[in-house]
Amino acid sequence: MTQAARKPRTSPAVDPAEAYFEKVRAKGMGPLWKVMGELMPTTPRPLEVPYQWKWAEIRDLVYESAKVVSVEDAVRRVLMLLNPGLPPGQAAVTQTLYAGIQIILPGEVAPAHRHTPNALRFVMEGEGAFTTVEGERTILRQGDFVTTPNWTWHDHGNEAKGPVVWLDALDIPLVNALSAMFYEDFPAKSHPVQDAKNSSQRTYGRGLRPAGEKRDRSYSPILNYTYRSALEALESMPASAVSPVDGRVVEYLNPLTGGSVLPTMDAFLQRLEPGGQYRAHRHSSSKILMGVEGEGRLEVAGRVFDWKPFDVMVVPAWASHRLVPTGRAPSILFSYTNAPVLRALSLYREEVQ
Ligand code: GTQ
Repeated sequence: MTQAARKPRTSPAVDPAEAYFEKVRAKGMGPLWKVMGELMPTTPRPLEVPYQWKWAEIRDLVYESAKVVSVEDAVRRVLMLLNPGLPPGQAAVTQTLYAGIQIILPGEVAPAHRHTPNALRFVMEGEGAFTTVEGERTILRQGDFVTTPNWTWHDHGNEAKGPVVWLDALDIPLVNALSAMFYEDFPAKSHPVQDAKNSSQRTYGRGLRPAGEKRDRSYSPILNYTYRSALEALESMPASAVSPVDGRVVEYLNPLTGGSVLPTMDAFLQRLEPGGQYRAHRHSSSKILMGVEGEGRLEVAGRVFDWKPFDVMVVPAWASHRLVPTGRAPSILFSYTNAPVLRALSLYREEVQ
């Protein structure tokens, strides 16, 4: 098209309000009335979307990472699970939660450090690696659950024969949103081991503690919540405690507070029975689910994910979801959420459908 053939340009009608908005913007202000509906939608509109990572794909890539980078260079050799609904470059699985898959090879040490984000871990594959927290060391087996609370020194190592892989869950995006990130490296690779192995489990794991103890830390004194003990708790749960939504579900507990295992994240192990019917629900917390045993289906906001052990799934905030067991044997799922933060701020809501 030649210049001459073009329609003559007409000057656009100048909206007098536009000139006003321009003037306001230039002074670092903005008209609320233009954005009110977006700012305050009637129900949450999280950026994260329902999603699933298949263990078969995670596994290959995580094992490959061990050839790409040494643990000395990586500090933590982790593949992050990045939610495609979030802006690129955000290290997050939901707007407030982080998830990653960490691999540690025999002979390696992921050096000691501490940070303000809280972390929890669930062992997916292998056994015999250790985590040391504030001088107590625990040996990890498949299905074990450990935490490294806010500002505790921790390092991981592997003195066993094979690789060990686990899920890392942290509240990094929340801590960053609050500009509350602090981080420090320990002066040595490993924190000196002061306690006997698993001393906290033996001291506090029976609902008892040394009488008169003056404990100056409020985080859970239990370092390793073993898979075996969580399975036993599921097994011995009374019928009256079975949830119509989640079946048999136990929460990892901080016995000092009677509340969630970490101040910002709660975590659960659950068992669904073959052929069981479970109700849909939604909550203002966002939730990460990981299959551990058996198989099933997760229906979430119109999406359907069939899962097998160690597949990881995202339930966005306020997304309606339902669990459907599909196998012949009971299925076991691990999950964690940001509900403790919402509850502390009077923002938690739940609806059973
Ligand atoms: O093991 O300390 O996935 O600091 C991300 C940050 C793991 C850890 C992660 C961490 C760690």
